[in-house]
Amino acid sequence: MEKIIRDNIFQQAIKWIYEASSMIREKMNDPLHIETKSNPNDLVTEIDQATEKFFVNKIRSTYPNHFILGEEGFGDSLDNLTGTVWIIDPIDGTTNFVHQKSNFAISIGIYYNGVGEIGLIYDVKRDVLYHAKKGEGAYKNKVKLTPLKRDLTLEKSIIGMNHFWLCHNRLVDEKVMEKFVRTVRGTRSYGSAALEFAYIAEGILDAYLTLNLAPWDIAAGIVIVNEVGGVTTTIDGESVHMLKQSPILTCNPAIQEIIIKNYITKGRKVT
Ligand code: 2AM
Ligand code: CA
Ligand code: CA
Ligand code: CA
Repeated sequence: MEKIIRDNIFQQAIKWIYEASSMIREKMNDPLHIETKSNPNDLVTEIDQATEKFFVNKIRSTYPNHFILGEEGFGDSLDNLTGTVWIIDPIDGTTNFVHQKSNFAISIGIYYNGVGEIGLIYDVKRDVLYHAKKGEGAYKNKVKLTPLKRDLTLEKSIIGMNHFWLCHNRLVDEKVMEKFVRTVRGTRSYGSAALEFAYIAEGILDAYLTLNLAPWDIAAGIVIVNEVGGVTTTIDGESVHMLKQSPILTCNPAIQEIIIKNYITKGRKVT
């Protein structure tokens, strides 16, 4: 993507993120209309939907030839990533949004012919924007993030993962994962995939493993993590398919191989 075009899209996207976040802040303390999607704990509110609609309307009127992939379904249904595609999660961490009014983010990844060009993750409550353009580094607000340290060991790592890895699950033997959590320094679960990617980029979390994520959960995060030398694959170490859901590992490259080889592969169930 041409630099001048990318810079224009980047500036525009940031302006819309700030506009959307003021609307979210204005409405978030009113009574929320909450519905469930795939299961009783899979929530969506009218603010998730209104925020996605806001971005879709702005993008369609400003860039009519761009495509949109959004969690709440107001974008396009795409079977390929040709052209410029905005991959949008209007509120990532809806459960946190509903229950805590914090620890949620707007996540926007902008891809050109399948390549991640721009990543934007905005922590609405803390007013922190993680952003990156491919090849130009990653930033937390105005501060440039430093490359991830290469001398990290698993024993000194903090891992983002939730309890489902230690419950009986369809992917990996929980006994192997028990060994894993006993080996690492600590685990954390923040409940927003986008923010967990941002924390990997910031170097305050060293790996994030998740059982099933969709493109809008990871599109922005992949671009940001990549700019500090982090790596994102499926949990089997394969490249991520940007139009499918998959179990994901994003991490400091120093611990990628040991996680995949010594834990995931050993415990992997045939699916
Ligand atoms: P969401 O809040 O945008 O739905 C926490 O569970 C993380 O997993 C969040 O980033 C959440 O994104 C994502 N997630 C993906 N699929 C989910 C589902 N079916 N139910 C709840 N969270 C889901
Ligand atoms: Ca959701
Ligand atoms: Ca999400
Ligand atoms: Ca969402």
